[in-house]
Amino acid sequence: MEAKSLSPVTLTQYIVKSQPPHSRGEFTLMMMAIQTAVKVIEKNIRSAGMQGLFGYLSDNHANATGDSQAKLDVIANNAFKSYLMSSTSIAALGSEEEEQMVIVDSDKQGDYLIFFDPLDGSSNIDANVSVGSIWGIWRVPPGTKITSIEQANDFLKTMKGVGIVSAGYAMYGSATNLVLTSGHGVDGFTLDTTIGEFILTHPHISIPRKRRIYSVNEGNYVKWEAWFKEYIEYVKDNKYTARYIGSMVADVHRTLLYGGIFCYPKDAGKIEGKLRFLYEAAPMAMIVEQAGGKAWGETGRILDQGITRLHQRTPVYLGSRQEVDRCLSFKEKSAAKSKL
Ligand code: AHM
Ligand code: MG
Repeated sequence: MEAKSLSPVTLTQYIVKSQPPHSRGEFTLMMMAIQTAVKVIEKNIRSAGMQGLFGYLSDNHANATGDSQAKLDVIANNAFKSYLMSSTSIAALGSEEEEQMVIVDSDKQGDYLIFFDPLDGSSNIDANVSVGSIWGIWRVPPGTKITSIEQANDFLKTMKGVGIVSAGYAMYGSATNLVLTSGHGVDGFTLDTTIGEFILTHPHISIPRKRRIYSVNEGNYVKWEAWFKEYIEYVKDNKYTARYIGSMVADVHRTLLYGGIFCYPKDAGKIEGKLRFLYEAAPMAMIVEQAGGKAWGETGRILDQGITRLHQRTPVYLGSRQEVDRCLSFKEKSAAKSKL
């Protein structure tokens, strides 16, 4: 058998090579901090059973958006926070686990703003179902310092989804994957645990155009709008396959690789939808678009939305372009009918 020639590209090499000459290295430092945080989280998840790290905090503590906080949520948040705060690459950060933005000491501030969900899908963790971390990165104008929470909140309101410069996620599954975009396509890496390095294993990810897979929490059916119920009836009549993990990273990762559609619509109980704009919907929208797919919110492209607050939510319909268009056509038909 002929030996396969392997020239593994590490994530570190990939990031350093992707930077323009004479860049100040801030983006590289930020990505190194993220990479280290992801490795710390992966190590804690893999050993959680032995270390007694499953379960929720004993005092029934809730995070900034009202969800119960798992022990691993706190570990994951601390890992992201501590490596990023000392990286000299960011001016401030926002996390699902923090009520307000966290501002970096002015002598350590860099030009980036980062928003992350350190451990998305953590309600699945005790059952050993895949969970992940998601992040989205914006810039502050060079030289601008963030000096207060008020200023950070004001700055948020001037930002748009479309200003996102880079996005990524890590998925802690049967292997640990890290998927990244900085606006030039999407590339995926797998952690080689024997050497502790992420290796480029999925270059140039492109969403398959036609795959009849739909992914949504159908337990919410009775609360959905009529047009969305009609779309779901359509997919059933047309023999689509249902796949829903209930962990956005895992559901989006499958959608990127196998195609189809992932939805979290608004419903009678969640009038803005469930998923958070800055650290769930917008980063995944950038990744999906960069992989050739489509990502829509309530009234248009997710990335065209403006930002009003840190923990803002949005409905999400993303995946293969053709399937997202089909889904939205049910909404358009229903709007046209109601105008008659
Ligand atoms: P979390 O940030 O509290 O973990 O919630 C987000 C998760 C997503 O990963 C997933 O897509 C969704 O919530 C599942 O929600 P549901 O249980 O309502 O289907
Ligand atoms: Mg989340």
